Amino acid sequence: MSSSVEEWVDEVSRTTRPDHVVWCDGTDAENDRLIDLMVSDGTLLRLNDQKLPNCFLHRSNPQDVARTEHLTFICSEQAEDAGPTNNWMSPQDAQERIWPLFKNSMHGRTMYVVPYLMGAANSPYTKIGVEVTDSPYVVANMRIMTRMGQVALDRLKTGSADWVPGLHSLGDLSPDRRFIAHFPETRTIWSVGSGYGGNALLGKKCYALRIASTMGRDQGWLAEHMLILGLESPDGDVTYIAGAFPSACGKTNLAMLKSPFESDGWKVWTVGEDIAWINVGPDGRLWAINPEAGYFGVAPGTNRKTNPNAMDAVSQNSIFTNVAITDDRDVWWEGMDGPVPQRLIDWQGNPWTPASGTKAAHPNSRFTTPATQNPVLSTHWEDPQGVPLSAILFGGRRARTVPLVYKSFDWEHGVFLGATMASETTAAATGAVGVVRRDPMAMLPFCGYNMGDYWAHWLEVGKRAASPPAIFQVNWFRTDDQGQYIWPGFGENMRVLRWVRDQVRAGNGASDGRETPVGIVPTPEVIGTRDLGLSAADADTLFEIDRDDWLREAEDQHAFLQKFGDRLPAAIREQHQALQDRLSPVAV
Ligand code: GTP
Ligand code: SPV
Ligand code: MN
Repeated sequence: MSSSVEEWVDEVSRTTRPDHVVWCDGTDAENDRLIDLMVSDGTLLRLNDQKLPNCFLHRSNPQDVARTEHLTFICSEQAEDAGPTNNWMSPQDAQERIWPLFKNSMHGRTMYVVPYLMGAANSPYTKIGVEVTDSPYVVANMRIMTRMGQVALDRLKTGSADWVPGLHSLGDLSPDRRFIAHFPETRTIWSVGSGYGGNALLGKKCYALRIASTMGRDQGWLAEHMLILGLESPDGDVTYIAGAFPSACGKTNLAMLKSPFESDGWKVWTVGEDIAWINVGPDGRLWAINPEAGYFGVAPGTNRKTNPNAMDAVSQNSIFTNVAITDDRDVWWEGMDGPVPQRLIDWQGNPWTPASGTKAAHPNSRFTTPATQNPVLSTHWEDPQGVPLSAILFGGRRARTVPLVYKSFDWEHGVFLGATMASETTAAATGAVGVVRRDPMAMLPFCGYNMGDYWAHWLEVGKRAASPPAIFQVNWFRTDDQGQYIWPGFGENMRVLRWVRDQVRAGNGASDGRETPVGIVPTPEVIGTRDLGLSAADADTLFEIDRDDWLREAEDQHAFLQKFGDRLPAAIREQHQALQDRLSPVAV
């Protein structure tokens, strides 16, 4: 192995002072030992072995249940390189404020050295990381989420200097002493004070998005918060579609969609459900790989009807975090099939009944499950070059304003849609839920550099690609006057995917669309709202472009874009002006 990894591990141990250091090989035997250890000290609870073989429950600290964006920092030398949408701390300040929290932080604990790959072992786009952590729960999750252990050690042994160190310690789990810090210039990650998800599984948001986005900027590719799916048509062809939706806005569900039209030959295959690394191929198309090996999915709302593929996937070899359990140690969460059980143990380990008036499972409770257990896993999910994208969807939660789907006019307009998209906040991050905020490309919490430069990079990548994907905006979450979702969503989203395919196959001048000031909107007929039993009024709402709503939207977009000053690409400013012109009543 590269000696520099050993040097780094030595250096880190001199500060963190663990009792033991364990280099992880990723074998079953090692995992079994870790699981036994965690079961015996109460970190994990073994679930019903008949119903959920080799599955475990973990209850995290109640103060540590989601990503903490206000404690997440980009530590570039210059504040402008982090940009107006990131929290910034200078590397010097990080050294003074954060590094001391690692002093003796692993005293009395074991330090695990977790070498891992982001990407399949045989892909030219695969990257190496090494996470050092004092949490065996993190090790067990990293083993599912990445290609971990010997396979990565082997790659390091070939002398690859290009690996990203990630230092993680649980610290005392207090949010007062919690930091998730990224050093884009030295490609290093420090995380202390949290054991949860994206704060602690450093291969995921920290590396594969924040650090990788800066690598992509420097090397000419894109690291995106996107699902990747293959849409099979009755003709047997497969159209690859990526989708950037903010956290808890439907990526996993769309990627694992169970088609209501399967008997007609329409089917979805999953390539990835959270992250895509995208390169310009020699053929001028954009090619995407999924750098992950597992799914860290939202549990609430998942059931046999909404996502049967996920229910099958999590039925074995999975870790559940902060869900409720039944008397016989089966899992339960809000939105599960069947009647609500009369008695449960809630996510904090307390007795619960329907009269408790609280959620039994935490709204951000999750499952960790290997991709290989997904019954609709694409046979191309590990293709070394990735899959060629024909379309990119930007989506979010919008109760009003944004129609079910519309198509951008071209790449620049599509990048503008991504740059100005907004969504209501969810439980995936701490803080208020349901507040509309601008979340460009669903990367607001994940872009490792100035978002203005990031848009410029997107525009540049599109210029280099002779056949870039068509870009669409989607919104499954429009509500009626009673606040109910109008669109049934889940499997029925297939209707939108079919239209998207029609649009990209037909090329320019595709039919079945209506040109509006914001983009090309399908007719209710082609989506089939009547077959779904939607009223004409609801169908109108789903596809309506309300001029007043959109003028307000454009105003809010303007205020947001202003923040970027001279880092705002001219093309984005021009696209915004063009939208305002199209929305303005024609002067006579
Ligand atoms: P992260 O893993 O946090 O990035 O979230 P995600 O984008 O993968 O979202 P996910 O698919 O897990 O869905 C989040 C929540 O939205 C779950 O409770 C789902 O049941 C719900 N959801 C997903 N798709 C739809 C949909 O089409 N309609 C409605 N109404 N809800 C949906
Ligand atoms: C997200 O918040 O987008 C997630 C969960 O996928 S976490 O891994 O915690 O970031
Ligand atoms: Mn997800």
